[in-house]
Amino acid sequence: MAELAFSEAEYRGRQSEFLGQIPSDSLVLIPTNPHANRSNDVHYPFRASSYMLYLCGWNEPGAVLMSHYDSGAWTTSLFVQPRDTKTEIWEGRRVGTEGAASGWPIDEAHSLEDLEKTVAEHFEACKQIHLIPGLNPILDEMVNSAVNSKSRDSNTKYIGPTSLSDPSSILDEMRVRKSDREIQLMQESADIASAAHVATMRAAYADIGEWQVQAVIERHFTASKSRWSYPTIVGGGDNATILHYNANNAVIAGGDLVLVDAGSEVEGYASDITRTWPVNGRFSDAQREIYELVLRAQMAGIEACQAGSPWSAMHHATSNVLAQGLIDLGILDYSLEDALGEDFDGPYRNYFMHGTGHLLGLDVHDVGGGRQGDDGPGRDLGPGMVLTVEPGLYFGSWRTDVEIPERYSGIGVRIEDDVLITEGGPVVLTSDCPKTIDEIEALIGSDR
Ligand SMILES: [Mn+2]
Repeated sequence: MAELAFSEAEYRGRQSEFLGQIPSDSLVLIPTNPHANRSNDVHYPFRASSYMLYLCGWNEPGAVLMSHYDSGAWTTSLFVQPRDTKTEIWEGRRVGTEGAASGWPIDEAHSLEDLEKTVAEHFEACKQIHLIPGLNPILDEMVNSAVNSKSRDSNTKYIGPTSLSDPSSILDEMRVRKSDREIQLMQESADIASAAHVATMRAAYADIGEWQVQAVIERHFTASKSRWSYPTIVGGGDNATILHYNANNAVIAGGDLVLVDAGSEVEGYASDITRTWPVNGRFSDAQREIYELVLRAQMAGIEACQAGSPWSAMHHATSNVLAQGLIDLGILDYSLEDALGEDFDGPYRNYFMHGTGHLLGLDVHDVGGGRQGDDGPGRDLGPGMVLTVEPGLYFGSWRTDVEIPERYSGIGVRIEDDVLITEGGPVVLTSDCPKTIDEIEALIGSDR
C-alpha cells in the first residue's frame, strides 16, 4: 500500500458499508472534483472530492471510482490518469494505473482513456445507476442519455439502466461519526490551527494590516505542511461585523478588535477556529463586556454538547445566555422571553445572525446536517460527531436596519472551537488555543 491516511482495512470497511446499502443490480460511479481553472492556462491548487478521499484516498485529478456487482460480490475499480512522461514533465509525476493497482484500496485500476468504453459495457448489466452528478460532465452526459434513451433493447429486452440516483446521502450519513483515526487527524489539524492563532496574537501590534495577520496564520499552515480549509477571515474593527469578510486589506487601528476566523486541513480534515482580540493587547471596558458575554455563551454551548442531546440544544444554550446578557447590558429592553422570541427568532437575532455551529470533517461545513439555528429538528448528538460552537455578537456601526448602541458601535466578537462528542462529555479539540481575556492579553505582542 502507498502511504495513505488510513489503513487498507478502514477504506475497505467504508466501501463495504456503503455498497451494502446499494442494490446489487446497480452501477456506482463516484467522480472526483474537476481541476478548476483560475485564469488562462493556470489552475487553482487541486483538491480531491471528499467522497473520493473518504472511499479510497485518491488525490489526483480526473479520477472516477466505479463499483459493480458480479457473481455475488462487488468489484471496485479506479480510473486514473495514465502515466505519460511528456505530460508529467510539465504537470508532475502521476501514480498511473500500475501504481494505483498495487498501492490503493481498490480491486482494479484502469486508465481514464478506457472510462467511456468500460462504463458503457457495464450499463448493459445494470438496472440502476448511482452517480454523484455535477463533477464529471462526460459521465453526466453518458448516464443521462443511457437512462433516458428508449432504445430497442431497453424496451423489448429490459436491458440497461432505467433509474438514476445520487448516493451521496448514504455516504454523508457514514461520514457524520468519525473513527479513531479520523479524530486523530482532526486533532492534528486543530493543533496546527491553534498554534497559528497563537502566533498571530504574539505577532500583533497597533496598526497591523489585516493581510499581515493573514500572513502569520498561513505561514504557520504552510510551515506545518498544511493549508487552509477555507479562505482566512481577518476583520479589524467594523470589518469583524461582516460575517464572511475576506478582503483582508485594511489597517487595524490600535484600540480596535480583530476577528480571525481561520482553519487548516490535514489529509483533507478541517479545523475551524475563530478568536477575537485587541491588537494593542488591552480590551476596552466596552469590548470586555461583549467579549465576556460571548465567551460565557460559548462555554454554555460547549457544555450543551452532550451525547443524546438534540441538535438544537447548543443553539438554545448560547441564545439564552446572549439574550439575557443583551438585556443586562441595556442593549435590549425586553423580557428574556420576548428577547428570545417564540422560536429563537426574537430581537437578540439582530446582533447574533448566524447559527451556533456546524458539523466538521472532510468538509469544513461538513455533510450530514444543517447549522444550528436552521429550521428543522436536525439530528441528535452522538459520540464521534465533531462540530463547531461559535456564537457571536455584531454591532456594525454601518448598519441601518437596527439601532446600534453608541457604546458598542464597531464591535464584532465571535469565539469558535471544534468539539468532539463523547459518551463522557464534550472534548474541545482546539483547547490549545487560548480564549480567556487574561490569557489573550498576556500573549498579544509578546513576540515583539
Ligand atoms: Mn465555523
